[in-house]
Amino acid sequence: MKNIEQIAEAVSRGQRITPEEALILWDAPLWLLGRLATERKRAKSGDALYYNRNIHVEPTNICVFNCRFCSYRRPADSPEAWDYTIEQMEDTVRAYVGKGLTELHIVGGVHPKHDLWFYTELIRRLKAILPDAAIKAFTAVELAYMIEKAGLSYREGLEELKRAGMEAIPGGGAEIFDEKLRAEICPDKGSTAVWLEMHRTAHELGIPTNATILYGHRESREQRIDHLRRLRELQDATGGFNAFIPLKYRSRNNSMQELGEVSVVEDMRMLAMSRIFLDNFDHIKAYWVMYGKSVAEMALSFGADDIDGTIDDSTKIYSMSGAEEQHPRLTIAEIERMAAGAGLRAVERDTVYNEIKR
Ligand code: V47
Ligand code: SF4
Repeated sequence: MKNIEQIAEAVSRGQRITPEEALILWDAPLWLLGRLATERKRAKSGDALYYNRNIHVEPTNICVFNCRFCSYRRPADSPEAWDYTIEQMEDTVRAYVGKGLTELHIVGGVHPKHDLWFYTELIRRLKAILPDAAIKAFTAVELAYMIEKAGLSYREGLEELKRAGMEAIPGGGAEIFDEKLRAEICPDKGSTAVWLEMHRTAHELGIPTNATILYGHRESREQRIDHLRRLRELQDATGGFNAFIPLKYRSRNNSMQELGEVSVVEDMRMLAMSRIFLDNFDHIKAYWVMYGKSVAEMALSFGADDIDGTIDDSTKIYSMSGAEEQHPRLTIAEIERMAAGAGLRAVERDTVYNEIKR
């Protein structure tokens, strides 16, 4: 079995590491992980720090599931529940005409009544208002529910959504792939097999997707590495993933809050190990809304090459779970400052990472 130095040397040479080696490397000094992850990041994307001009549309926080880590879901009769009509979402999006948005990220609760046809209609109508913005929509869990409700196969359902204008799929709903732990923290939600199958099918149809992990709750390092291994295998088979996004469990206002949160040092280890292990993913995203701006800045020295987008106070998932940014909004000047601080160059991108020059 190799030791930390030998594994680090293999990583520096650009070699792939095994899950067993990842477990050993996880304990390396933080400076070494930062160096190795930065080498890998530079080999993938040079000095670029990617961002986009985006907003989130969150149709509802009513949900048929009840994940234990969720701070966002509300029962339908709660005064804090929302369930927007398509007209209301059109009004929200209309306010952004002429503002240069390149992406609408649409994700919400799994509403018991909204079916595939509600969402294809929503996509068509939002796309008509902002034809230049790509629609990146629905976690695999939402997709499985709406497609099954329509009595279609995943392939048929995804084809309908693609025809309506869905161009990419975000990475949410992956949580933790370990079946036993998943059953404990989100018992009734779509399974690991469903998540992987939905993304595989999307890739076969030419729809790019992202991937996530929810970490920092009750999972072990072995379970994190096993999650990364399953993603690396799927990426080897399809090549359809754009970015991997480690999502830190935020503990406020949910039924696992007694767990608290992991340290920022552990966040940096998670990012660096993701960058090192997922050698076939082009991008690692430090989602600044979830980390807060300062931690996202630090992430740029631990392998992240993307911080997501300008957001403009359009998402509630993380403010409701205790993240620092209660009204998340990032300006281009702030992004440029963050990039410069890490010796990087801020690069505006579209949803599939083409550089946008204005
Ligand atoms: O799947 C829910 C997570 C995800 C909590 O693909 C929580 O570009 C932490 O996937 N603490 C949705 N996380 C968000 C998501 C996402 C976000 C930004 C960009 C992209 C992308 C994807 O949020 C859920 C779940 O894993 N989540 N509650 C919580 N308390
Ligand atoms: Fe529903 Fe998503 Fe919250 Fe789970 S995380 S309860 S699927 S809104």
